[in-house]
Amino acid sequence: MAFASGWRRAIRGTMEMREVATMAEKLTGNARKSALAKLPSWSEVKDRDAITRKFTFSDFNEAFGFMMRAAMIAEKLDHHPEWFNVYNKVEVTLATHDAGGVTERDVKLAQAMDGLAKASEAT
Ligand code: H2B
Repeated sequence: MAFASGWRRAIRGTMEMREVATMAEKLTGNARKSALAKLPSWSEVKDRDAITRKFTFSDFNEAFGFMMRAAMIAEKLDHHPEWFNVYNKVEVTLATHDAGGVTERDVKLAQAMDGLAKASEAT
């Protein structure tokens, strides 16, 4: 039960952050630097303004459960990931297509995914 409440809390927390839907300016300079500092598990994509993280779960069920929960958050935020799943691994790339780069929306979705992953004991 403690397990389920972890990701439920993560989803609820993100629902309360819907105001980020208005923050779609490409992050540059110090704003970008401090935003990325909040995401130590993410790295910058080479040759493209985007961020990426690879998640490893215990099995496919955990990986797909994460994707389902992340998809519900993404839909609420109207901000969608690029992702690729093989068995227990999920590779995520985040960028704001409308802005042509990383924005606060990507940061919020990345943080939500980090929260879900933690609740699922992903690495
Ligand atoms: N997701 C991402 N990652 N970037 C966008 O620019 C984007 C999106 N735009 N989801 C949204 C949907 C837009 O196409 C709709 C019409 O709001």
